[in-house]
Amino acid sequence: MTPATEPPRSATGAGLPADFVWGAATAAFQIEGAAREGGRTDSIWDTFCRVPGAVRDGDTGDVACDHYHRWRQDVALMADLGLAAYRFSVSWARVVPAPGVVNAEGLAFYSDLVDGLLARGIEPWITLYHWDMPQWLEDRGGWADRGVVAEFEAYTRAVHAALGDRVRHWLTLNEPWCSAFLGYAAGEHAPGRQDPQAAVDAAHHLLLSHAAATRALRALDPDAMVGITLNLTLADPADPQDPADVQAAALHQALVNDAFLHPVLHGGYPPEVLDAWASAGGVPHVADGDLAAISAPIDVLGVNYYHGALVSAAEPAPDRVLPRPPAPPRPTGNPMLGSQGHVVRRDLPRTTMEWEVQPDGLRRLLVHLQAEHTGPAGVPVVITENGAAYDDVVAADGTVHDPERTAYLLAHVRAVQEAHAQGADVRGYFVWSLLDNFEWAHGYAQRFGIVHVDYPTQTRTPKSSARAFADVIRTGHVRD
Ligand code: NCW
Repeated sequence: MTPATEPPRSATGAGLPADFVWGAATAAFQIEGAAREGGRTDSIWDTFCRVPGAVRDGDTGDVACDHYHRWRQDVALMADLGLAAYRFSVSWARVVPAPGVVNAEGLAFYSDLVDGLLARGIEPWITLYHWDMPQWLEDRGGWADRGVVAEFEAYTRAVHAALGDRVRHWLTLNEPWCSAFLGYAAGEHAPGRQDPQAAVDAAHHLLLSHAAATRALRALDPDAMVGITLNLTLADPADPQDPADVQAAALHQALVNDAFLHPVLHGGYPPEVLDAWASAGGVPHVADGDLAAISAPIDVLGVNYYHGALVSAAEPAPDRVLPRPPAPPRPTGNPMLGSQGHVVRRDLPRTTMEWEVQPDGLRRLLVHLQAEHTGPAGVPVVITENGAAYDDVVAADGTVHDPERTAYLLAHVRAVQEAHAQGADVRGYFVWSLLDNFEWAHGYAQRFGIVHVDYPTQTRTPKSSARAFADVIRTGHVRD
């Protein structure tokens, strides 16, 4: 996990340590394809893609980037970029296609991938859950049913039995906020439910599953580095002088960040989060011992940062309403998401996801985490995802020039450097994503890759941002 020598300090003194981990990230459902090969069965996303109108253009994960068949080429691309680490997720439905069944063929795919990475000197970082629960388990209640915890532990043990001799870095969950609230409250992600009680139970069971997997991994390998990845944001009040806006922004941030940071790092749900959940219709079922289990020490906190949020208490004026990118409309009036205030437009550039570009939010977030959460808990941070979707154009000569994505990535790496110089214990940065891929409800219309994928031919073309990122990796920093 360690390249090269100490990079030269930039003029602002924002050099990163020599063992800073540079990587790229993907997720199984978004790239693998081969949905009905190798013994895999449906995940909730396969099912959701078949719901008319759920995913833009009726796109599916059936083929995606065909990474299941093309992984060797993809590992070669990673090596060309100089990646020190690759974060990928394991498909639960490939490994446990039916109750109590462990699929050796599914595990063999990941075992070969791990061997291929290590042969190129690339450290595998595994995410155990990146949103693709087996459909058979959803049929039993999914994340909303406490029985999921034992299933997740059994799945973790199966993955570790196959890969644990070579894999040291484990992330239990990716963005559990999205699994719980987009999946079970908003209904805009699989499994498409809109049930506030199910959503808060899902959140709690996700955290209990994280705890069970962490405990199991530690027992199996005392040297394992175990953590969880959260989607974190930084919310600013639309009017800092308006107490209602200040309160709305604080609650927004608490519902996204603290609802997960507090149980994991400090042993309890914040009262304002429980109150907001209750008034939106859900109170999690917490049993004795749950919170102690959830707050067992972790070795790393994975942070996915894409954008900040400007939040107002009142309904914004029409010109300040944030547009949604073309995708199925978000179901309206969901009390659970409504309780997060109104995210309003501010004068910042936006990506094609309509996400505002606010690199300084990443610096502020990292400094805030260090002061309030990870520093006191003694937990280092790794940026497990950061990146941007833009409409890329393939030029006549076949190249893809993406200056906006390049500027986005360099500005955010610079923000990481600054946060590090200000005392944040940040140890790595993974770009999202290695490849253009299936962007959930947006289908293939949103491109996050630093490598362009032409889906009809499956041709991979590194974009100019890939070259810029390779330079960052090679030099260990971004110039001022
Ligand atoms: S949609 C989303 N993403 C993108 C996805 O491709 C990846 O799999 C995810 O890990 C890019 O990175 C993540 N995240 C949803 C974030 C929504 C946060 C909304 C919070 C405010 C209410």
